[in-house]
Amino acid sequence: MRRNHSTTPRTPRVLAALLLLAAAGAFTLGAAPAAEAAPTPLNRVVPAPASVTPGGTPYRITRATAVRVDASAEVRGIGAYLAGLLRPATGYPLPVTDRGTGGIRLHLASGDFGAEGYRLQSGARGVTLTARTPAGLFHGVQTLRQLLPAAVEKRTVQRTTWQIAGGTVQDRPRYAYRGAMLDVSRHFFTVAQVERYIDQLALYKVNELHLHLSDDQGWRIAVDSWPRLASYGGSTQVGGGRGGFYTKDDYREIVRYAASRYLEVVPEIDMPGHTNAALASYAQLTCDGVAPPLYTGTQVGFSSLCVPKQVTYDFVDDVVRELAALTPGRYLHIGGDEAHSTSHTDYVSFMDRVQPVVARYGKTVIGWHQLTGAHPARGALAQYWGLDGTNAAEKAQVAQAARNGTGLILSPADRIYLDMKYTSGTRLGTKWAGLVEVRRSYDWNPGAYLAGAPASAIRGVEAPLWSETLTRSADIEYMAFPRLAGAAELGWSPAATHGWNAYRVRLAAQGPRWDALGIHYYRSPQVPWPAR
Ligand code: NGO
Repeated sequence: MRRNHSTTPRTPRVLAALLLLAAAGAFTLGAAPAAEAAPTPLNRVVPAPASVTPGGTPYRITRATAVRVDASAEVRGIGAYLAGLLRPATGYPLPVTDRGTGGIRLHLASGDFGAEGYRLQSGARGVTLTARTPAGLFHGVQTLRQLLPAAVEKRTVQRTTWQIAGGTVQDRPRYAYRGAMLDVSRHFFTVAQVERYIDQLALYKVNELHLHLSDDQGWRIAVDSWPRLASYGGSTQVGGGRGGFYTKDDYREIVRYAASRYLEVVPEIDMPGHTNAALASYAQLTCDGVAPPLYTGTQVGFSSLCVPKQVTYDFVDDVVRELAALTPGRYLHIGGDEAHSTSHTDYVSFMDRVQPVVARYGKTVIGWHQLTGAHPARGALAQYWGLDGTNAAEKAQVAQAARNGTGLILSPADRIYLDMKYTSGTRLGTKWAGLVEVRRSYDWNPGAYLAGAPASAIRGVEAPLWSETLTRSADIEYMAFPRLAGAAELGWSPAATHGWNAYRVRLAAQGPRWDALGIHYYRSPQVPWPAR
């Protein structure tokens, strides 16, 4: 008791002294080494920029740096987004202003930038991003972000220096369509989960978000004229969970958020197969007038809308009209895959009737590549999801359609289906298209992929993520990262920059960034990740 009494008062003093020492140490450590750290080389970015000219003094972001924008609401919005990204970790005020000189400047100008390109110039006095369009500036911001230390992604103040290497990046995409698909039908994902993924896609300059809104297991979008689609058809999911659906306001919010990240939403209603959730909701859509039960398994190819019935086209018209009205984007995806319960004749006549409906409501048709077995409408795009080295006849049919003017989006399943397992040990995903490690996913050329298809037919690349086995954001991330970054690079970067050995180094540099962002990713042994 006495002993305690005598020692107690001394303890806080000792502790305080120790804390002071520690704080001093931290201060010295924090100030010194980072100042010496070399800035990230201008080409250590994913997707690889089209051209990089390094040289000159780096720009250093300080407490005095301002984000200087053109006097335009949209450019100011991008400036605010950038400042919002940088403020937490730098702890700097980073005011967004249309006055002054130096600092980080976002500027629209005419020039040879294309619809999404930009130029980044960095030197002692500042960094200037120039583009013809806001989208170009936004993509430039993602490059700027990757040129800063990964710690910039943390949400608390980090003690380091924030330098951007000197020189010029001149960049523009190889393809206009750079997509990612999320299957919200097999398992439902909330608006917040979708928005989290949108932020991750934006970092890699992906500009199309394809939402797979309906399938056998769930209908996920409210349709006023057919309310049971969502209320009943959306009430479950794979494994029998509660499912869910987006109200029209939810969907508008996703569209708005995507647009703020320069992504266009491509909604998909899969037809005439993959429609059990709709058939279960409305018996009149079936040929025998008997509604099947809701389905929570993972088989495919067993359901079909009733092609000869008029009510089918009333239904399609209503759904397409309401969805088109909600969607500012150019496209409406009508599925068309795995219609194994629809005869070929019915499939062709269904597609002949449905494609004009999409056009009538002002949208361009996208369909899975089976659409090329029918009569793709003028201007329609077909999304190829086959494999290397299989089904030559089907490939020839797709190539023929491409020669006849059908544009192609490439999503080869054994390359960029993000739901394929990486190795036999991957807990999530499936392997019907094979095991797809990071290198296999990256190492192919979209421009030369489909023999007989003219290069001009290739409109872009999309990485689909099917959700039979995925229930959480962490699951989405583990399957998407790192492969999504590779798919994004195939869509953006010129073929001349392609090369696994350089790519894996650039990819490895993303690891600490994903750690800082809390992205749960697969640490593939093929990639030289820095130690954690
Ligand atoms: C296929 C099938 C989907 C599956 C997916 C799983 C297409 C276009 N249809 O891709 O229903 O979910 O594989 O990888």
